[in-house]
Amino acid sequence: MLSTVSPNTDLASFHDHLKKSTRVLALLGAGLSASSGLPTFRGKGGLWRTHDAMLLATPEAFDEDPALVWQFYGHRRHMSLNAQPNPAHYALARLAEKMPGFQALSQNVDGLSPRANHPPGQLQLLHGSLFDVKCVDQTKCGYIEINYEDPIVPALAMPTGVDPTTDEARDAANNPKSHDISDINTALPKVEIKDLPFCPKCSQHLLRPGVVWFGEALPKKVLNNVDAYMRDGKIDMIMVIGTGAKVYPASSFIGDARELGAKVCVVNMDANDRPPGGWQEGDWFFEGDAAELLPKMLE
Ligand code: BV8
Repeated sequence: MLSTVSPNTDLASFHDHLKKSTRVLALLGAGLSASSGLPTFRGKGGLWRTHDAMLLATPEAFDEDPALVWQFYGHRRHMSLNAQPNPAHYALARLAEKMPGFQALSQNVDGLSPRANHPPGQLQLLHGSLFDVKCVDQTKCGYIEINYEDPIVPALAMPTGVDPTTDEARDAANNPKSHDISDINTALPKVEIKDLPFCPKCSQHLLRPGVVWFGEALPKKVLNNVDAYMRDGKIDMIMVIGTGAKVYPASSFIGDARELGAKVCVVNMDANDRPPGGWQEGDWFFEGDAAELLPKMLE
């Protein structure tokens, strides 16, 4: 049963509360980077819309077709490196500098918050980063590196300007006869496993993107940091910015913060994206582009 409470949209009351706050969380999602030109996951044109998330963002998918998964991530590395942090990334980084008790919990792997000089001790990358690259064997080998090479290996050079991992591009690659010439231009170039990045330490295994795939646990260190923050006492507010809050356990931090006294403030383009469990008394909702709204909200 959806709650009948409707959220507060009054900016002055939000400013009042923020001024009196010392411990604030922000759960960040793909909508934060939308204005930087990076596609979201579920919104229109979202990444998962044109690609089957479960097909591409799981360890099983990587075992099954590492070349395809690397093409997907190579493309996202390329897009993210060519994107710029937007005013929302900078506004959050400035808030962190002013408020030692502020922590950003980012689901994003695009590297834009770190590039906005968000203080690293106040930014938890819940789902890792496109630019961490690690040996698939993290038990015996354990090799990990930070890598901004684009392309990461020559075989993963992207045909410029197209997203080669859409279904039609993949289909065109597999059945060139059945597609007209324009499709074939966006066809997925076939990549051999031998041309993918291999671990320089053990040289036996492939390297993989250092992101958290579905079915994988979030980084222990990050979870410990979030737990420690939650144990440190009451929380004044959790801001939920540009996220459908559908992915677990990230979405569960909203309820955890509420239990510690936090008010919830949602910033989203879509009025239907409310917090898990619906609106509660004292929640705020600011509808619109995070890149427009956050500089005003956090000034
Ligand atoms: C785990 C990295 C256990 C990879 C990502 C059923 C119920 C509950 C949970 C589950 C379940 N079935 C399976 C699960 C678990 C699963 C899960 O939650 N699945 C979902 C689909 C239900 N979770 C996991 O598997 C997690 N691990 O549970 O492990 C475990 C424990 C111990 C040991 C072993 C295992 C791992 C989840 C992490 C997956 N990895 N990313 C990659 O990026 O490729 S998740 C991926 O989705 C991204 O990180 C992304 O950030 C995240 C969430 O999406 P959003 O950020 O919310 O983006 P979305 O497009 O959905 O929404 C954008 C929003 O922005 C919209 O609301 C839109 O309106 C708004 N917007 C758009 N433009 C703007 C805007 N707002 C403001 N301004 C704008 N301009």
